[in-house]
Amino acid sequence: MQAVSSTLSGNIRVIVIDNPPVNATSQAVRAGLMQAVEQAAGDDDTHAIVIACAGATFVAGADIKEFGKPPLDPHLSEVIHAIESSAKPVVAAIHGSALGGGLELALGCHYRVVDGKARLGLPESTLGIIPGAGGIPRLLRLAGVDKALDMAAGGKPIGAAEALEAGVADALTQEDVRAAALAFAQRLLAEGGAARRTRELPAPGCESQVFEAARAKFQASHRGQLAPQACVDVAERSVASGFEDSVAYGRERFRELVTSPQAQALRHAFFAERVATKPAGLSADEVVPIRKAGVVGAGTMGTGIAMCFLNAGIPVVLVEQNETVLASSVETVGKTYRNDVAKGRIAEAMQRTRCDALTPTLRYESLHDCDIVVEAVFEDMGVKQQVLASIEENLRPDALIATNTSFLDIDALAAGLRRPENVVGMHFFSPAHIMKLLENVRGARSSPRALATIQALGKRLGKVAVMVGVSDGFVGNRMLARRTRECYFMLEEGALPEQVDRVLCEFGFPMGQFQLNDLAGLDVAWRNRQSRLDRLSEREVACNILDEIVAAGRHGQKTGAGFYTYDAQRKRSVDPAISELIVRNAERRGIARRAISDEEILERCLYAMINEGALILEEGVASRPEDIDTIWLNGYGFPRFRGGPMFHADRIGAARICERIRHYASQAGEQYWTPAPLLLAQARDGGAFYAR
Ligand code: 3H9
Repeated sequence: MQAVSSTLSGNIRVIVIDNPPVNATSQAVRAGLMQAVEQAAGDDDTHAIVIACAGATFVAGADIKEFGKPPLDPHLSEVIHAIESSAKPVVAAIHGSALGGGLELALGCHYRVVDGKARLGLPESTLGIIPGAGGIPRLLRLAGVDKALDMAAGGKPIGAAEALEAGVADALTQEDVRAAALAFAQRLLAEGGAARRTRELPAPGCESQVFEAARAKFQASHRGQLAPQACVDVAERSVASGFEDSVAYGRERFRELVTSPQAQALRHAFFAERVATKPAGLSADEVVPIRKAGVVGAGTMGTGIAMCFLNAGIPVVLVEQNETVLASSVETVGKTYRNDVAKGRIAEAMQRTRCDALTPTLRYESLHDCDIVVEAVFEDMGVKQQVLASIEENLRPDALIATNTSFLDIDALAAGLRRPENVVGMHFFSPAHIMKLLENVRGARSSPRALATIQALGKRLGKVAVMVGVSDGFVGNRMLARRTRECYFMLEEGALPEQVDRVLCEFGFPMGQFQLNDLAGLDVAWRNRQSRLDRLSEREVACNILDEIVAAGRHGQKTGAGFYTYDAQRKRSVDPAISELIVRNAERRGIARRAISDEEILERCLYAMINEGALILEEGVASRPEDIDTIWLNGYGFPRFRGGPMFHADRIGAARICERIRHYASQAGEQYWTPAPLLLAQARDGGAFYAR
């Protein structure tokens, strides 16, 4: 199969890129395009050119797999320059996604016809790089500096209608885009239209304050990241100097960034997510269709889960035993969709469709025709077992049952049921209709049919679904529990919440441990602690700062006070009363507080997690390090530009991590710090979680 082919349709040459899966501009595509354009230039029968793509999408970017390897000629910017230089008009026919190098290629064409569902964007900064083939200087000539910066530095793609309005597209079609582009080219020829080169358009004038403001804006929204700032630099240069100079400058900055640690980590994150969402050994043939879903329990989680299904166009039967709770859940669903309409996120008709697809009921019998039922009731083994039995009793024998537990053993939950092979875990994260992460849990007896179906369902719900094994807290919460324990120990030893949180935020987390606790509710954390007191060590039981804060009626953000105090706008401030409480707590318990360095805080937070991650891998609870990284990137705010905890661990090196774990063991005891055998083996053999 040729990556690029070209045929004549009347007097228009149609060049087609065919490089599955996403028509990335690999070397074969670049060389093929160069040749096809040269051929078209020398061919008297060709009066205009259409560049289109086979398959599901236009060009979705440069081939990311080629990054970091020696560059192969021709460079994409040379190909684009040749296309733009064509004396014959060139029209891009865009369907699917025109992203990164794909949009740069389209911007080098003289005209762009877009399918109504197409998306256009310069997402390079999400990969730690910048558009390297003239994307920014061309885009700002068509759409202005603000739009170009939003798309490049912000990494946000736009839809077809917005592209048309912004002047990035010249025509929009709901019909076949290639046919529409051909018709566009014919009309152009008939009207005597000629080549129109974006590079020849004047750059918009722009004050330097605009770029300063943009730098500050992207500094705040993309804290610690280099690429968005580099996009602003290129935009400023594009306005200040000539086109060729700004393209050359962009290429230089691209080259500098592409090998940077941030770009490597972001590329890792991109591919890790694609590995993690495809668990080994599951067959697409086993997937059963989900036409209708049930949700049992209409609290916050149940309501959110119901909306996940409704958003994906799957009707929901929502069962709840308490009439008031049920009514309030229905009200929340209605309010959420009304708000979506008000914000222009969905049309009014869609709001009605979604609300009509919800059947609230007090009766389990209504679940009889559901293909899957997710239980989201109180986190208690006895309660959940009872509920699962009631669900099974009312369900078709082939229907699946999922439990949305955060830490209960799903094998124990399934044990009393008649068909444990139909039982799986689906661990949603709150708010369920917003959070991307879904931990799908395989029980010891879950059937391949059930597992394949929930993985496919996760994708349909728009989630990043990762398959994990049964374990206390599965993957994410189990690792978080280790970090949390260290954070509380550090409070009694000498740190304060604001110091711990600052260190975690400086590392790149969107919020620190205690800010997170305040957001989730300290009463929730306290109840969780009470339910597992019998499993805690003596030191953990004695470390009762949380108990004292909750006893003071401080339940976190929702009560205006927790580790911090919050005003009516939920703006946080440090509360001296909490510092005093922590210091007094230590005094009473005879602990001599000491200054704890930022470095120690970061090490203890990270190494506690990494060590647990290594145990999780050894036990097979996660199958691959990519699974752990994907969970932490999508559910816990691990900074994407650091690749995830296991990728970051490789950066530090197992030898160093083991050495520091031993150091902390010498202070706190091996009960809290014992290097995982996998880390020890890596330290001994020079190994790593990822092949180098
Ligand atoms: C760039 O363009 C730099 C330029 O400025 C040039 C400078 C000189 N390369 O996501 P999916 C693979 S940077 C290689 O599951 P979807 C992906 O790994 C690039 N491979 O599908 C997967 O493989 P597998 C800027 C790529 O339908 C398969 O394709 N562009 C690339 O859910 C399917 O992917 C971007 O950042 C690539 N560029 O979503 C766009 N893209 O099956 C990145 C995908 O083996 N791509 N693959 O796991 C996307 O956002 C999504 O893939 C897309 C499709 C929306 C296109």
